[in-house]
Amino acid sequence: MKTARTIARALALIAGLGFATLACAAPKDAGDFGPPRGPVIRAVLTSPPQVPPPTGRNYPAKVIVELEVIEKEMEISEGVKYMFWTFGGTTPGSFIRVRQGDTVEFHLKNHPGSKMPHNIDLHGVTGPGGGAASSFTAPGHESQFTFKALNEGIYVYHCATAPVGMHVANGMYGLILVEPPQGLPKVDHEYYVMQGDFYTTGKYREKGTQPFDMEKAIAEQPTYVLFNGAEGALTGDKAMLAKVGEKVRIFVGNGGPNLVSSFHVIGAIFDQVRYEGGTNVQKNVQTTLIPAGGAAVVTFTAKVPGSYVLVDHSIFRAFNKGALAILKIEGPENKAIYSGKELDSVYLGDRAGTNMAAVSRATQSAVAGNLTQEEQVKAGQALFAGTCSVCHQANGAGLPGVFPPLAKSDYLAADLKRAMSVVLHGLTGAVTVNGQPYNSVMPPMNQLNDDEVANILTYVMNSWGNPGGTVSKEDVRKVRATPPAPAKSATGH
Ligand code: HEC
Ligand SMILES: [Cu+2]
Repeated sequence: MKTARTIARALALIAGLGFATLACAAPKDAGDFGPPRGPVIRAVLTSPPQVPPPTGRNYPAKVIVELEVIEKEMEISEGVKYMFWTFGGTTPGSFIRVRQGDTVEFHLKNHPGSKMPHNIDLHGVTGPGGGAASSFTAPGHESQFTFKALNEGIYVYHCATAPVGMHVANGMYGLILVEPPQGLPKVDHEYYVMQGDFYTTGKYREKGTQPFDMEKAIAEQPTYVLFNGAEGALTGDKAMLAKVGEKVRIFVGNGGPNLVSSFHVIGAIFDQVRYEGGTNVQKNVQTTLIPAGGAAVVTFTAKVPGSYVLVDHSIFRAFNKGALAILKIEGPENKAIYSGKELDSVYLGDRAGTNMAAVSRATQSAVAGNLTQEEQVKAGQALFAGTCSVCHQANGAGLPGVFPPLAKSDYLAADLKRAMSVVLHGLTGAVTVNGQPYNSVMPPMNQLNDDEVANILTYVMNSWGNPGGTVSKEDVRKVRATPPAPAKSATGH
């Protein structure tokens, strides 16, 4: 019975494939931006350093991608734990492989255990926010949008939810390959390596669970610079492997959030680099520059056995911040080539569309000492959009059980100083707002200056039936200088 069913299924599959091949006898390299053809395909996603197999198609199809956001604690260095925010459970996130012309139906799921909303901006998408505008997803929800992969290349994707830098710094980035119509030339090994910079309150290799440090991130002073999200992710028995004579292709991305990578393999010369992930090929390259939010494809042939070290050639990062990976090449010596020992990396988000004129007008009036409440409200409205609205929603209503309301919030009305503190220092743990319990995390919004916080809260207090009043930047300055008791702070200081 079972065998018969399996055979029947196999036959159906073969028939399907045959049909696809016949129906799609388009010229090989024409690309095809018409409607998708053949059966619907579920994309194979892989964890780093693995790369999904070639699509093997010479026609555009409809491809379904399902990616789940999972927030989870993982080891960033030996004995050092960090709360990563991931696409697919790993940093970098799952590798996605499609073909130029494909119609991609993208599903972004946010695990119910998540504390934060997330979205995705894929650099390979043509459309507002690269998908970010359509994929904002609260914990326990799923979003869907569809795009056509118009341009071939290797593209970074990343979370673009405010504060964007924090989501990226927590590991929310990965790569999507859009294969050219004719596919990529055959190689023996394909690997997925992605650099990122990380900011912990503790020092490099300081043991224990390390919280994210917003101040170090703003100062662009990382504690760790890493390939594939952890020190040792690609060393020892996790090293990448190849044999003498084999061709190796590495898709190298840089998630940032801040640093540019000077990517180099010690003792190897890249035969070819598709720099900036584009179509041009540069040959015979020693070190290739990979911008934050950029990627490249490097290929070379393994010629001499040994352990080859991948580094960011801004070399302190390699030896003092973790930016090292190993490619182990096995096989016979080639003394003619090498004798042996003669001696042994300002996203604007939805603020981009907002008119910020009200903000600068309010700032100028504040300096001149004649700032009106109306000016504060207008400036605060512009700032609220794209900062607070991401979670508390544009109408201040929040999301039931996830983000408390700011509209008619008794918690807010009861204590304005406390509200300033929430914005500046964040809020974690159980709170009750209008009789409803919330137990989540609001990250500190201390990237906002005193002026901005004063204007936002003045706007909030004068909107949606809230009791009114004004907040001055002096009020904010005082509260900024007095952080609450340690347990209340999301940054741990
Ligand atoms: C990333 C999502 C997120 C963003 C962005 C955010 N908040 Fe919150 N906020 C929360 C969460 C979650 C809580 C509840 C925290 C808890 O359960 O301990 C909260 C609580 C609050 C509270 C206290 C509870 C209430 O409803 O009165 C205030 C006030 C507040 N936020 C104001 C703001 C303001 C103003 C901004 C913009 C500067 C902002 N928040 C941005 C998620 C966010
Ligand atoms: Cu995110």
